[in-house]
Amino acid sequence: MADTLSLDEIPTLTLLYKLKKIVPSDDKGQSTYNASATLNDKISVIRQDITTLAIDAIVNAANTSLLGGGGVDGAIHRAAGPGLLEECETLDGCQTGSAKITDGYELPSKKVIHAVGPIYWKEGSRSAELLSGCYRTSLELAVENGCKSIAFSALSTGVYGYPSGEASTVALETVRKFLEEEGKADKLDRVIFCNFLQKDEDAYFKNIP
Ligand code: AR6
Repeated sequence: MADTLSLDEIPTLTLLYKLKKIVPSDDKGQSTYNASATLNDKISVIRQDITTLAIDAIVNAANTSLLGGGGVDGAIHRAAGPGLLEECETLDGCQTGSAKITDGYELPSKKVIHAVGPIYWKEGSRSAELLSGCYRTSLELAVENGCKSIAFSALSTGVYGYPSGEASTVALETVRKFLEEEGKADKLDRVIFCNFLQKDEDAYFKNIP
């Protein structure tokens, strides 16, 4: 198995700004929010194989069957081993825009949250609402299950065709809104946007307030 990465090894936005690895941008991309120092301590943007993260929960980009597939879904099932599929088989699938939680089995992550993002060209104008639903439900499941660290793969931005920039705006705004609700920020230590491709990481850094 590839080397694992623990929470301590994943830099927050605050640290990246301090080390000047990223600089506050004049061009705020598509963001409608201002930066928040408190939230910058809780957010990370990385480019990494999500199956290597030794944290509380990772979010899989699944399909409605929840029975595995290609992309990040395939990578997660391969790394977790057959126990994951066995548990998924008991879940009776999942609706687009929602998510379900399982154990992590042989993964270094304790839990896997399986979110079903929209197929961009199929859902059209409903895509943003459905993608936002995936992020929100995943955060709720994390909190309900005592997971204090959660890493999202870039849901729907692979074979489901969601453009990276638009998807990162929905993800960032949904997470921000959730963390600003009363008591929610205390329940989560870290929310990690875990990208695989440079284009997706670039989209996050462009759209982060
Ligand atoms: N770690 C992190 N991110 C990854 C990894 C990895 N190991 N591998 C790929 N990605 P996709 P979707 C990124 O296609 O668009 C599956 O067959 C990838 O670069 O995996 O939501 C499911 O079963 C991209 O940015 O998911 C569904 O049928 C992101 O993960 C369908 O694909 C999501 O790409 C879901 O499509």
